[in-house]
Amino acid sequence: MNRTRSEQLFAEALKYIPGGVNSPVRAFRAVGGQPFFVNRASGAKIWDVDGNELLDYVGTWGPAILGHAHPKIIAAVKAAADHGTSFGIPNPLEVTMAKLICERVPAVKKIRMTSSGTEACMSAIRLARGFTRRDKIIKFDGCYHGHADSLLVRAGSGALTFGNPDSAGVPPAFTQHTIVLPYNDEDAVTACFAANPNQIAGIIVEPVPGNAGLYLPQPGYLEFLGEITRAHGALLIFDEVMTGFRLARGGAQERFHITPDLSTFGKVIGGGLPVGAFGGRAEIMDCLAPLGPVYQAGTLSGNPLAMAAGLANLAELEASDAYAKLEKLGEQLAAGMRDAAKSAGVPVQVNACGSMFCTYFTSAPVHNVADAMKSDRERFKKFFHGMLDAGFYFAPSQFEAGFISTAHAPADIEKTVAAAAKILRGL
Ligand code: KE4
Repeated sequence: MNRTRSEQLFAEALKYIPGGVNSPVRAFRAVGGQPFFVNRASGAKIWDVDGNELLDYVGTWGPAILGHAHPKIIAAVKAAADHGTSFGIPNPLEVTMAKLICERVPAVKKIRMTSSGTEACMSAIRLARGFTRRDKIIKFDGCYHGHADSLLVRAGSGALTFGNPDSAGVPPAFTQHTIVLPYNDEDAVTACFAANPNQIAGIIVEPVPGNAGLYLPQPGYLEFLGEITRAHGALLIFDEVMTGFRLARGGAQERFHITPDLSTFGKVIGGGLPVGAFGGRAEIMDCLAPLGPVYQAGTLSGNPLAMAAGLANLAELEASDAYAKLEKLGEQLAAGMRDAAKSAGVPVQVNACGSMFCTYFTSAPVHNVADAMKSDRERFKKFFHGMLDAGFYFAPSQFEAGFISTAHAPADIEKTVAAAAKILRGL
């Protein structure tokens, strides 16, 4: 596949942008080779700057749930842009968006917009600490909630481990109140609350972790997290930046029938424009400035273009049979990949939930990040590049989720599975 222009652009980018990218995962460091550059996308397809057409299973990491450049989103953004791009003054679309989310997600009685998922998660944690007047936060290894200092931690040895910074530039003092536990392990959470009485402000969790590939909550696990936080006066924060409005009309909390105290959102609610949001119980949200003592702010929070794009995305999801279609496409891809791997005799675990999926190259089931780490990354690399050369763009890391959109057709899935079968046979 000719990628001359991408190579020229990457060489140029390296002169001015660290690693040549504005977000590390785009750099292909986990799969080798160089990233390609895209300047056009439509529906389920992207075209790189050399004109190569690819079927896209990343969907800009989630926002493109209707596919790229959906006519209704483009029209909404153009119409909004004609009236200005930012006011720094309340605009009507912010009210429409807030009302819509509160109507769609019963656990959210009030909501605050931000410009990224990182901001949303960082703010939700500050709010949980301010509301409970407690400092400690539990997160789970393998779960990613953006790059705020206190969240860039992973478990050290042992279960009741205080996090050690996972990035240079984060002083240990900034992560000393972050406890990292294994996901899907109820005993670890029970022991942690016992060891830290009245000190834990809350648990933040991806209800379906999609940042170490994809794995699912064990039956009863999310219910357990709700029960134990309530029992100890802590808050349950669902990070639905990736799952929100994707895994169901009301997100993972609707799919799994859980009522978290706070929820964070992003991606889909911005329709591809910069957005994040956090919301939940009114008495908690009312602790936020200007009403309460927890400060949080953002120049572009509730930006009219992002609101217009997000509202168009959410309206179209509501108006169409999107969720039924996404479920069927997700099932078709997962079943096809499993059959292809079995026929090729390659040990693969295909984890899927609705339109999110991950293909791990391992024979053992994957229920947490420790299981995911057993995946054969060399095989994944070969699979990734084989699929890319065949015209299918999967997430450029074993530890990322894939995303299907309503713009994907059953025939696209069939072609994808056929290509995968051929490549798997050669692994
Ligand atoms: P952003 O700050 O990237 O908008 O959102 C952070 C975030 C928070 N919570 C969850 C569950 C997320 O998945 C994310 C961001 N997801 C990654 C994909 N693994 C974004 C891709 C990137 O970092 O370039």
